[in-house]
Amino acid sequence: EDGHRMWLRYETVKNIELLEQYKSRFASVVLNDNSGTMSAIKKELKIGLKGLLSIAPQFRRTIDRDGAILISTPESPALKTSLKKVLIKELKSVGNEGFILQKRSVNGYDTTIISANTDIGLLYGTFHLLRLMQTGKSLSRLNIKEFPEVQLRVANHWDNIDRSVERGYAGLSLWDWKTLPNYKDPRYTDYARLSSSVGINGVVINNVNANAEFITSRYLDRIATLANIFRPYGIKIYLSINFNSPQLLGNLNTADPLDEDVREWWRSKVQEIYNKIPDMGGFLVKADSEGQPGPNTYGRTHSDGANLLADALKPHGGIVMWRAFVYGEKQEDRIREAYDEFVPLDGEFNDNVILQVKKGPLDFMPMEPFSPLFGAMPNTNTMIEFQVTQEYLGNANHLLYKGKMYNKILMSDTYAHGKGTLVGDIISGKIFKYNLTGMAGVINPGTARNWTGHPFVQSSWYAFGRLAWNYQLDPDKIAREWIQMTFSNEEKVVEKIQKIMSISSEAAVNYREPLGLTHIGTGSHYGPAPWSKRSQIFHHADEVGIGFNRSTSGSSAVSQYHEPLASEFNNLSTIPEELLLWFHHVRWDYTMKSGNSLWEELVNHYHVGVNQVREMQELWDFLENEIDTERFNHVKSLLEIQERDAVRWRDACLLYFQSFSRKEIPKRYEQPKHSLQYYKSLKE
Ligand code: BDP
Repeated sequence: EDGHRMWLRYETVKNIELLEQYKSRFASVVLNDNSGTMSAIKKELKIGLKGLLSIAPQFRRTIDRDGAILISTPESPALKTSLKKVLIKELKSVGNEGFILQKRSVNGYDTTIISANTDIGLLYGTFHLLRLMQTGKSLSRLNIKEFPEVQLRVANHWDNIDRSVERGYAGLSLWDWKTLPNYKDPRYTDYARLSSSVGINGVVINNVNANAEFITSRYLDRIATLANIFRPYGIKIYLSINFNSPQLLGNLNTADPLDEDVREWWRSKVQEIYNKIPDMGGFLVKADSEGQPGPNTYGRTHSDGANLLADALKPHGGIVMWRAFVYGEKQEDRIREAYDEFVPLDGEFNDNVILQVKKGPLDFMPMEPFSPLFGAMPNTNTMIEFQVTQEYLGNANHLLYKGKMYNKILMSDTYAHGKGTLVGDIISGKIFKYNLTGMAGVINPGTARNWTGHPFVQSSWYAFGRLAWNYQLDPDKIAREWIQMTFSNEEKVVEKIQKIMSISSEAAVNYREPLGLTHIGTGSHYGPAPWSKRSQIFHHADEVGIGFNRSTSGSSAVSQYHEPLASEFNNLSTIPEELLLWFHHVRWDYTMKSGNSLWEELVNHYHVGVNQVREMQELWDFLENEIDTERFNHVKSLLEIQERDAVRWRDACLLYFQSFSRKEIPKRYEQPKHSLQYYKSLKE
């Protein structure tokens, strides 16, 4: 048991009553195996039922007994006209990817129906039914209608040609360019199954810091092979492109988006790509950001750059996901920049462009407010980008469930159209009628046996997929599902792990960057380094206090938010304390809501964070004989590392900030284990 099967573990149902019920529901399976997707459904049912129920599904052409499962679009010859009509009507509201799951009498037989407008919808319905059994739900009264809230549910891989993975931490890239296209590693199919099971329908296979080689014929043939494997699972391939490709590959002396030769170069390159991958999804572009080339070099705007590619992709149905992750030396407060650059361009982007905006205005920090671009671009399709991989959160060493963090952002009120305009409502196109909507997640699977390094990174991947399908899902319920599918259905196990996951995100912020502190890590983003030049730019600690003044008396980043949020953030008495130091430079002796001074409160948060990790360790220890030894030991060891690191963050930060506050760490708290000098000497 090494975590390789992830959430598609399909362990035998232990509850005898449920086992009998499920078996009786699966007396036969009626489907028409006439497409790659229908074959994928068959294959998944074989794997799933063998695991869950120890049976081989009986595939039939017609319904001739009670307990049949009918998996079919309304066109099926197995259906009578009257039922066809009913299904067509019910499926009107589920679109191309949704499905219904119902119990009905068909030809007088008691039947479970999965129906959808497309085969992909049927596949999603099948995964849903399997999930119900994996999580011990009764199938006796089914009446479910599901459809995704956003169109593009895209995994972003930061994978390089040499198979290194930027911020990956889980081995080499999954894509083995040296053996493709000949060898089709079974992992490619498993990857597609896992993705599709949570509704992910796109994959950007290469790093946003893009090597232009990926769009040369050498790689395109290999990528086409991956596309063929993913297609039956409803997953499209997207490519990160290098904006300078016309120069790098085409020998042009410019990549100016308005130059006719450049435009022609992209048209023919895109044609070449579509000749090999007829349903390629489109491009993801990181331009004029962290050294990546872009339209600014030629005095052109982001919209000029995006539209150049959008024009070339349009005839093929492709889209451009243009990232808004830009910052530079232009202004002192880098978090302002994306908003300042993109808002004036609202309405300038073609309709097959979607702006891909990181969840927060800075990066993937443990705690940030939502990016003010959500709610500020009424005329530009806008999607959100989350990070699953734990770049700033302990890499693959720390246990963290990010579902609650994603939920917090998605449920944030932007007030763009008055109270109750949630970030989730905006990115699902409910507010501004976007014609493209989406959610991206930077994931890290690699050649590690368990795909993600730390087994719990899987849970954030799972949550990303589920929330991309429906941003309103409760993150605790998602966690529960994941535990049941990945570890066990035993209530005491579920309860303990759920508690751990629930504490984990709070702990991660507390022992690292509480009260709105941010970017105080080392260059590798793993350990603490509040003394570094870069960190100082973000925490502004001095003898008076700590925090970045982004109020109207400072950089005024608060004014990028809609009222009444701007005023709420601007005012010390109304700002949520978890964002206090993000927006304000606050005196060390400032009185917090608890009655503590800011210094005491900071000390307390750091200590609470460490204690929460210790609590996670204790909870985990309860599981010793309840789950498999391999994963128990693995996570136990990793929690030891996490405890060590949490102490390091706490002590390093407090000792360093203490050199400004000149206040004691009250005696009731555990005192630092080492000197500040010692912590400074730790480089990683
Ligand atoms: C930063 C990462 C860097 C990425 C960049 C991005 O440190 O590796 O290339 O984000 O998202 O957080 O483009």
